[in-house]
Amino acid sequence: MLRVDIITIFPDYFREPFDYGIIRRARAASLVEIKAHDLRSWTSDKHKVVDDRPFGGGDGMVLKPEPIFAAVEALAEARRREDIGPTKRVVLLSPQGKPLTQSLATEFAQCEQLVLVCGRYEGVDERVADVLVTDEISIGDYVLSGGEPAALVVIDAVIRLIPGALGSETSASTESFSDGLLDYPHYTRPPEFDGKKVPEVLLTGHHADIARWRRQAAEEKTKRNRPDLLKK
Ligand code: 9D3
Repeated sequence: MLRVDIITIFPDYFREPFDYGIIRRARAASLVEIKAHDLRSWTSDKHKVVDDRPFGGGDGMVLKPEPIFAAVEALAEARRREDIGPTKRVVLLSPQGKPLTQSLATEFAQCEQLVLVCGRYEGVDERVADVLVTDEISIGDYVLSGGEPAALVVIDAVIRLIPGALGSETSASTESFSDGLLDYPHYTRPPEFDGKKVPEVLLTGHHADIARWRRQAAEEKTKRNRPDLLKK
């Protein structure tokens, strides 16, 4: 059973999104347990302050280290496991992180515990990344307002890789990215819609021809939308 603990200043952000589809099923089957924790509950001052001004000056605020250290320590302690070693990962979601990849998601899916720390404001005190964090991760080159949506993305990508989380209709290994190409185009009924016809070969039942067409279409789509994938 994978345990996912999210450390955030917006725990309510995570109230609904795990109640749908594959994640809901995985939770119902006890393949994963997900809990969002309020970073402010690990402050010790009256006003529950989690941020402070940056040393050296500059705009914005920085998340203080103490509440985050206290949170990660408390979550490890709560599991009553001194050291679950490489099967526990502490992930900081940050624009300065390494890109999330399918292979990293596969590693996370084999963990017993994932602790996701959501950055906010201008960033997180670097001692968190230096001492506490095993993986500093970004989900792409665009600017979010915090780590919370990135945590959702990581959780979604990871949970569907847990054995038993996907239905029998799909297997994670036969999907897009496993052979370095985008998926081929899909069609269903009707065979003609708004004057646009489904490619004839898909209606023939000639499986070898269909396989060839799909391969070709996947290559063309990859060339057009993701030429960077072909160069690898
Ligand atoms: C001007 C410098 N910016 C850093 C590139 C400031 C800044 C932007 C966005 C500081 C924090 C954030 C909040 N973003 C995240 O916490 C974040 C993120 C993202 O913005 N893009 C892609 N992946 C991620 S993971 C966490």
